[in-house]
Amino acid sequence: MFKQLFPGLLLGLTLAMPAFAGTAADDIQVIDPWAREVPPGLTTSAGFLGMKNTGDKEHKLVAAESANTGMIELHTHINDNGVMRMRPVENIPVAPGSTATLQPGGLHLMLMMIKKPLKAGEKMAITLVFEDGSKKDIEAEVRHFSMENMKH
Ligand SMILES: [Cu+2]
Repeated sequence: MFKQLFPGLLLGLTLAMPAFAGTAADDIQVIDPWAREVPPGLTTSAGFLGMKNTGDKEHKLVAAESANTGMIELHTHINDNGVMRMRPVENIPVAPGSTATLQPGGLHLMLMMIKKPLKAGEKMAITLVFEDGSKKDIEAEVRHFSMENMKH
């Protein structure tokens, strides 16, 4: 009885596969999202995370939004004659099977016009927006950060 049922079941699953093709939000696995603590009065900070693409095609982070910011830009750092400067980027691509890492000194989410001060230990809700319009809600842990932390 199994022998008769099984081929039909497998065929059914195979045909159904395209309907389950993952969106970018399904394929991207977010690793350790966090945001830098800023003292009251400062309204600009940065958010960091890893994005692992578990799918089989390239995905791109194209935007991010949060109720606690007026605006979030995607930024990178460039070395301009020995001076590190931030520059907006249009998107952050993640090749299939690889991980894009947003970290201090490199790619980051530029959190602008922050409405409520970011205190270490608190969580900040951020929504990531991908190239296919799919969105992923994440909770970035607010952490105290100084260059000294970087050495660890
Ligand atoms: Cu920046």
